[in-house]
Amino acid sequence: MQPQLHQATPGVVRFYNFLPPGDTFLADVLAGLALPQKAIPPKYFYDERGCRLFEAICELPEYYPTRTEMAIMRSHIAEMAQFAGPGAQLIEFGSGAGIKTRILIEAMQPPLYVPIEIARDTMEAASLQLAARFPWLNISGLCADYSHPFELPEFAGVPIQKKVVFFPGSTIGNFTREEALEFLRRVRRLAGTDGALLVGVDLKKDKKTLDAAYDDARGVTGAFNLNLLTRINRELGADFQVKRFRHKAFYDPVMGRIEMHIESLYSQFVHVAGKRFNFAPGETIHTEISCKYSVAEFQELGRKAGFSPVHVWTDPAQMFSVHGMIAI
Ligand code: AVI
Repeated sequence: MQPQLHQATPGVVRFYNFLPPGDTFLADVLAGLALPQKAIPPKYFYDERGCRLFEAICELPEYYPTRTEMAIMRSHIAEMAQFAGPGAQLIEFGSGAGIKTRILIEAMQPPLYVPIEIARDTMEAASLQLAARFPWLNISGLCADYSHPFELPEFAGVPIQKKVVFFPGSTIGNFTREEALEFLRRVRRLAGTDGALLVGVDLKKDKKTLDAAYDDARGVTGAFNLNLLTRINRELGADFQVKRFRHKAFYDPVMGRIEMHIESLYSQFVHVAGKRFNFAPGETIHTEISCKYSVAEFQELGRKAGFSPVHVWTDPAQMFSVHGMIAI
């Protein structure tokens, strides 16, 4: 299929909707609750309150990834911009009004910035903040679910040397390893022959640190996880009694990943869109995984997807990594 051609104009912000029509939330919840291990995809965490709670998580003393990645970027931003090169179209998965995106844009000065994000309001607000900060920047935001394949449009009107994909925050960890490989292969196709990738990846470490990062003392991560039930009640007319469930998160060192669940405290049943779902005490809804990688493991994944690892930047305590890879 020919990619669509969209006009891009310096200093202008445009948004495009690439979401399929129809209500996938209801279908995904009904299908997920009917599984033997109940499961709901983590992309549904991010309603307005979910986004706010995630921001609060990023500030928690136990949740080291955000501040560590930020420190790595601050220390190596000149090298990162040099790696990205001049005149590159910057494509970001996830919505970036954060400092990471700002310092990368400042250092790289890309002629075109393309954020890709499922939550339209978040993306629009983030893009407008960036537009105010960088009035010369051309922003073409895509509202899309990047956990599924979609065709990136071509943009006319801005000369581009190459494409650089930025995927910070270790969001790649929220895919299984097979999904991550599949995703990186799509990124490789999208970036093209001269393309490059800058990706933030959380590193494997001791269980105590990881357990605390996903089950913090103040219960913010718990509120973030349980907010999914509140959202289902509000948007899908369900009758979850949120107090009858609890947050459960733990690091599985064999799988090398965090698992997050919502656990039923009692024997109970719940209705969603007229359908009844039974819960045994201790039964869980699996809501998220967060895979952790060694540097070598992630580089191998990149190679399998058609990238050549060129740089890896880490912090002195080896908590987090930012990889620079080029398409081969
Ligand atoms: C968005 N993502 C990278 C976060 C993570 O660390 O996996 C989501 C999160 N879930 C609980 N805390 C943070």
